[in-house]
Amino acid sequence: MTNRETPEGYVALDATTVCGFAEPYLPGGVTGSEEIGDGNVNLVFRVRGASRSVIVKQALPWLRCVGRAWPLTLDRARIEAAALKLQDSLVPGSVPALLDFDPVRRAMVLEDLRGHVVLRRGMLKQERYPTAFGSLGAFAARTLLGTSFLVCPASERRELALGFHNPELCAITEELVFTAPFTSAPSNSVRPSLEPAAARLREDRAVARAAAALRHAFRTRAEAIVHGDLHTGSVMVTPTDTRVIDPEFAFPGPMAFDPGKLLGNLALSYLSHEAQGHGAYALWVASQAEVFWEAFADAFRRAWPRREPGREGFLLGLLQASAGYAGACMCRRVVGLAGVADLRELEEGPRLRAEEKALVGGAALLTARPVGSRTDLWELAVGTG
Ligand code: SR1
Ligand code: MG
Repeated sequence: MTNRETPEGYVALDATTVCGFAEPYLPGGVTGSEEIGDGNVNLVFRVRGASRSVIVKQALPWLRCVGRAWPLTLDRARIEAAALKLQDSLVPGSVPALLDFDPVRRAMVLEDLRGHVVLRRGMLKQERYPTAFGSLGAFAARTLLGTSFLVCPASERRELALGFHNPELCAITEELVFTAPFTSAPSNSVRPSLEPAAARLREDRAVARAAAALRHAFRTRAEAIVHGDLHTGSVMVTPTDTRVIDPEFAFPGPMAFDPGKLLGNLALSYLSHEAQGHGAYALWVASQAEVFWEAFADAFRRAWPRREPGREGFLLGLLQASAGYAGACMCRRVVGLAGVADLRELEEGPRLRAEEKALVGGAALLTARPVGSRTDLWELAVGTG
């Protein structure tokens, strides 16, 4: 069976049929269900029982936010389940518990993180999460280093490379992050007021060259098993707990992609709050970029093999590569398919100010000389240099 074929017995669940599917995990019977997914890719249900609830997440044979016009491999559900297991083994308790995976329905049964909220949603409301970004830095460092050639034995890496072969989801990233935003792709979405800034981005040859080089690195640098979509919408939090979700984009890729994506999304949050006049909250967001990178560097240093030389140079190289990925991620969320609520939910005036600055910051990160520190990266991203 190729990755594109639907397995015999596969049917898309709905709010009724998911109850029967989830019954074995809800002792005492099912009391109700609802579809709660607001992501771009899959179906997500909450199924309630007498004493607890579970989440059922199912892959559809197409991309949820586009529909049947964009067919997509169901194999992503297997990859997501495998990634959750791998991440939990490397950083216990950092992801929702995987209770089961049904390979026919391509559906996972997951712990329901009822008291948690999606980090992006909380940040839109100016909520502060004192432990989130430290945990995310440690999560990124330990999952990346733990699956890299520096720590992971060659035989295991071969297995990981085979198990996380994820060409279709990588193709989405190649198109939506590294290609479309820098061309006039039909999938882009640009309001007339933003068109002059979007045109400047499209016409910038240095930006186009930098994005193409990153796309090449993304395709070819199989350094570690990356999460592949580590933005603030892929994290659920309480003030004291952080869980990373949605690793269906996981694949053997460049280590800097994860920290780059997270830092780019933090910069978008900063620009959004700055444009709305939320100065104090914007400063908190800026401080969390620092917390994230310091926690990343700290966990990275601890996990680095003792006898291996070159640790600090490697870390600096990761920061420099992260800057480029952050820049591409900023641009794609402004002009591409699948924008972020941080920008799309603003009124026109602040939205335009934030989006124009995001394109300038994204282009600066893509084209600047290698950054020398995390402060350099942040100043380029948000224009405070
Ligand atoms: C079309 S899928 C759009 C985006 O959703 C996910 O969060 C990934 O970032 C993907 O690029
Ligand atoms: Mg997602």
